[in-house]
Amino acid sequence: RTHYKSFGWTQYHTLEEIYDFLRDLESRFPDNVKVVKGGESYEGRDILGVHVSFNKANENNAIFIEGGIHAREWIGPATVTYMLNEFMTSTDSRVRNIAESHDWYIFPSVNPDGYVYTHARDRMWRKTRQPYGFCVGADPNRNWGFHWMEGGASNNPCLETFAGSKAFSEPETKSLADYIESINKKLVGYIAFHSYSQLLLIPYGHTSQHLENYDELYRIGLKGAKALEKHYGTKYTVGNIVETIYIASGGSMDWVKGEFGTRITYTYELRDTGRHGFLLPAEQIIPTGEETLDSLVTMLEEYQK
Ligand code: ING
Ligand code: ZN
Repeated sequence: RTHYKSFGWTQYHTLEEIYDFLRDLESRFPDNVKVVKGGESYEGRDILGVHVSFNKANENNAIFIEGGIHAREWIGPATVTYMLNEFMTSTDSRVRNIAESHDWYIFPSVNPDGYVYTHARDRMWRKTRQPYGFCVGADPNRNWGFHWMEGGASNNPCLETFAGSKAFSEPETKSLADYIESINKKLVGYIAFHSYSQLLLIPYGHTSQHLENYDELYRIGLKGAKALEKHYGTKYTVGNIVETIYIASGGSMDWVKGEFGTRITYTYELRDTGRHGFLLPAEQIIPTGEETLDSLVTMLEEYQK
């Protein structure tokens, strides 16, 4: 097993290395970190995450962090594990305050079959690995049961945005949705990590109509983007999914927002804007982690005010 100290953020890691990192954190911080199973994949892999808690009083002030729903977007799991490590080890007072005033449910790689496939066979794989006739996989960010197949999704299994044969046809989305449902009353936030394009997206993806607390999310999102830019000049655009990127229905964040009305909901599209795209060099993991963590901490500080 990879030792905690040798994990590091100068390279991308395999699924097993990421899962070992979670287990090592649990053994290093047994009072605060518990490895949890959020679900199971088509090929039978566990979807592992951690529940982080510094204080029982934060039980109902929990933030869910989702990474890696799209297999090839490797900077997602890398950034999520970077932030998790900072929540546990940072000595910065702002990071400590935000880390310790929330509970966290952190899942770095929620499409484990796809992630393994990008390491073993096809670096550019996006979807799950469930076969559909001659083609394989559904887009796990088009498969959730809120306004499913209402735009930006396909019924053709050979396409990248295949929404699945029905809502929650994929074991990954179904099992993770069940898990989220079981903790939904504890959640105040749901943050998903994708790449690339440098955007901070606000629900929904099936309509450009602004949701109830759009203005609040937008105002706070701008503060997050400003904090992010401060470090390396990385510029983010903030806005509704349809207005900012494209119409896309059946995403995880939209399901959480629509089903439970969770207050804080954002999807990050991390670096870059296309020079490297999904193949973001590993030297950019740490800078991406630093700037992204600052933006998240800044936004959560704003909500606390
Ligand atoms: N982008 C996201 C996608 O699933 C998105 C954008 C986010 C759509 C949230 C819907 C909901 O297409 C990437 N790069 O995958
Ligand atoms: Zn994505």
